[in-house]
Amino acid sequence: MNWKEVILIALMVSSNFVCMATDVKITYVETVSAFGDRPPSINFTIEWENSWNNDRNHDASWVFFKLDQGYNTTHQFLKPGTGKMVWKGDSSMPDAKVEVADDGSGVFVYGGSKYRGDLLYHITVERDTVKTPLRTRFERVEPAAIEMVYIPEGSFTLGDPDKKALNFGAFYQSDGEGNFDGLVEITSEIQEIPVGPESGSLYYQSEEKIYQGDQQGPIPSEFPKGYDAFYIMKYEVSQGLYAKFLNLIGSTAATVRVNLGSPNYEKHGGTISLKDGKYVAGAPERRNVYFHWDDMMAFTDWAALRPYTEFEFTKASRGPSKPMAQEYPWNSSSIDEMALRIDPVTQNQVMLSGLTEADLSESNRAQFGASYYWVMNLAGSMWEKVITVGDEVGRAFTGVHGDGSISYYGFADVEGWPEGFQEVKGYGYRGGGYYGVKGEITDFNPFSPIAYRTYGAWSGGPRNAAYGYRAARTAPK
Ligand SMILES: [Ca+2]
Ligand SMILES: [Ca+2]
Repeated sequence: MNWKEVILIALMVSSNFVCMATDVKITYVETVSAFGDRPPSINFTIEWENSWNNDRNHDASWVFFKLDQGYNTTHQFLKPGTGKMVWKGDSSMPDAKVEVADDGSGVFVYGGSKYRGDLLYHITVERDTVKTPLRTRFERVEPAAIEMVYIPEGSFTLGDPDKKALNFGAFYQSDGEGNFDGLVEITSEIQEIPVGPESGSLYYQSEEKIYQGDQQGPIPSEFPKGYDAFYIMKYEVSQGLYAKFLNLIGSTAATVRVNLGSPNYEKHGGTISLKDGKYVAGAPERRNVYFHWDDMMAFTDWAALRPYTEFEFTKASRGPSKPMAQEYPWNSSSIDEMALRIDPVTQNQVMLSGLTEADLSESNRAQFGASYYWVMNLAGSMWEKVITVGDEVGRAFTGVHGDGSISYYGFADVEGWPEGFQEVKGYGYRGGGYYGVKGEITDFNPFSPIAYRTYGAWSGGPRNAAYGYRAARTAPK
């Protein structure tokens, strides 16, 4: 059965399939005043399904808070080193690990020992009353949670052993004359990587610099290479999260960031609308469609995350495993087993095989399209927009995190992050994207092999049906 036939079957019986999507929820939140020895705190209850902590890695939820003080909304900073589990849903669940980020912008919560299943925790964290002063009058805390995947420290390999990949801008090691002489292994975070035709340097073919890159270097030691541990979003940004963002950034910024204006928005699964002065997502778990780079950076700064790099994309996709020809993130050269589809009727992501996310295992991850570390949709669904090594703006990226607030006009304001979607450099596209049922199946629709960089340095593109996003955060040491 080929890919198009499978789509047709999905058309006929789509309602029977199980959706794949984020399901993390914060079901209760309260602020607790200082009293005696008790510091001012936030208590919250969080739950999500299909969590794991195994020999390879674990998932987690990134939780952050916005403080609505009536006249504006600010980021609520937390005290590093605080945070603990108060209770858990039942005794089979592991005790939670609660790690406030070094800069206090949010907190990672995850199951602290080997486990597979649903999690439910009540957590308390202390507020940082210096960085976010308490107000005696009106205040309301608004929580947000994002499912993440932990990518552990370790070496990995860039590129594709199949020479065909060279036509798609794949990385390789040069023989001294610009020819293929093997793949490039990344063995440390702090290393400057030479780029060029010289022997042993990283190199790639570039038919057009604007698409595959300028073939220049070096890639500085500060550039996030994927060797050190980091967290990456398990799924692409959801519409519910984007609607929350629009509601909490102020009405001026929201007019700049609102993404529901295209005539094709609903046809391609967009469900955000304005009701009684609030942005509401009809399908909050679904991938957010139609947002461009500046929307993504504003979201990322607001969520105190950061964009991720081409190298980190490769690490998150294949981990330490040996590259194979035309390899997809599910450790296969083929898309035949992939059973995860965007249903052309409902626009939800569904599993055709009847499996649910609870069934995901190392032996069937090719059906789910899950990566080595169980990151979903790294190939397919929305393009992965990543920091490129193909121009000087991308190479200057150092991995600075957003600080939770954006400009009055709705722009990210973090030093070293690329800006603009009019080919002004800094990022590119990896993994391929879904352009709808009638789209021709190509090397980038709906999936690209891991190493393909057809548009790896193209920093263009306004809002589009295939343009979505996910963000990352350097793991606490
Ligand atoms: Ca994707
Ligand atoms: Ca900022």
